[in-house]
Amino acid sequence: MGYTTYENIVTEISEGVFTITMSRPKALNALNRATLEELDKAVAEAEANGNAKVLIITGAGEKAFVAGADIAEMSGFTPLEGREFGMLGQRVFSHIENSDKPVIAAVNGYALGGGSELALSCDIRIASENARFGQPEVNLGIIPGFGGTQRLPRLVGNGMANYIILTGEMVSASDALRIGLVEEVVPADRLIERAREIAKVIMKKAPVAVRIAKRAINLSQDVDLASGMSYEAEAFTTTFATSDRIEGMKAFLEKRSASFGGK
Ligand code: DAK
Repeated sequence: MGYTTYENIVTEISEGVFTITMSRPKALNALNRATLEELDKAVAEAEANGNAKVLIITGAGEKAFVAGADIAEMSGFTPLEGREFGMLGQRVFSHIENSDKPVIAAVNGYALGGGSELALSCDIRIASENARFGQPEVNLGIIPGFGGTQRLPRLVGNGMANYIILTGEMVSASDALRIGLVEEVVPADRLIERAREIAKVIMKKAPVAVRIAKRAINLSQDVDLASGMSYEAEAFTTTFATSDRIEGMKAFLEKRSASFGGK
């Protein structure tokens, strides 16, 4: 399967890991409409590629993951165009969040506004020591528009989300780790390697179980505990119907590593 060519994104697959690199160097990888549409296509490309087991999203260069929505483009929007832009970003980020494949954000520098929101839509966030997070929209007279007011409080709590969104201040990588905004911080030159290591650990696990676990965890953010528990019970039952469940338990009892077929 050949690669699609993009203008502001580079895609690559190796050893089951599909990497999407946001690449608009002249604007610190900021998201304009065209880039968001390309990102949507790149995620669909990864989903359709049977060899791609885990996705990594990162930014080109050493300075920025994504420095937000493209302010130059946004500045000319009418309110209705702004709404369409917000809906586009929300749709693309929900596409990432709801993807059947696990997505790791490898945050290699500024992750501001829409860039922070992009990282929030991923399943796991690894950051380089020089990464900086922030929701600076209030400096521009707007609010986060790609899910930040919803996903950030779910991840770090209302108090910290208010602190970040109302002050617009940047959060260092070590503070991001402390508040649970990222799962791990590593030196910049280890970032992609570490993200790939995590991807490879996940790839060795039972694929159906991984897929269903991601879905159940995402659902937990949206429903009451009883409904979530009920979903978990049904989802757990589904995993019991897989050959991978038989293989996983048999392998444990035979003291060997499991070989999962994803069925
Ligand atoms: N958009 C467009 N260009 C950007 C950009 C951005 N977000 N960020 C950086 N650039 C460009 C700069 O203009 C500069 O271009 P030239 O002047 O060289 O042509 C180039 O990238 C390099 O940036 P700097 O020269 O500024 O680099 P510095 O190292 O001095 O500063 C910085 C790095 C990341 C601190 C700084 O660039 C910065 O503050 N950037 C803007 C960060 C920001 O405010 N991001 C936007 C957040 S707002 C909504 C929909 C969407 C959103 C909200 C609502 N609805 C429809 C409701 C989302 C909003 C956001 O994301």
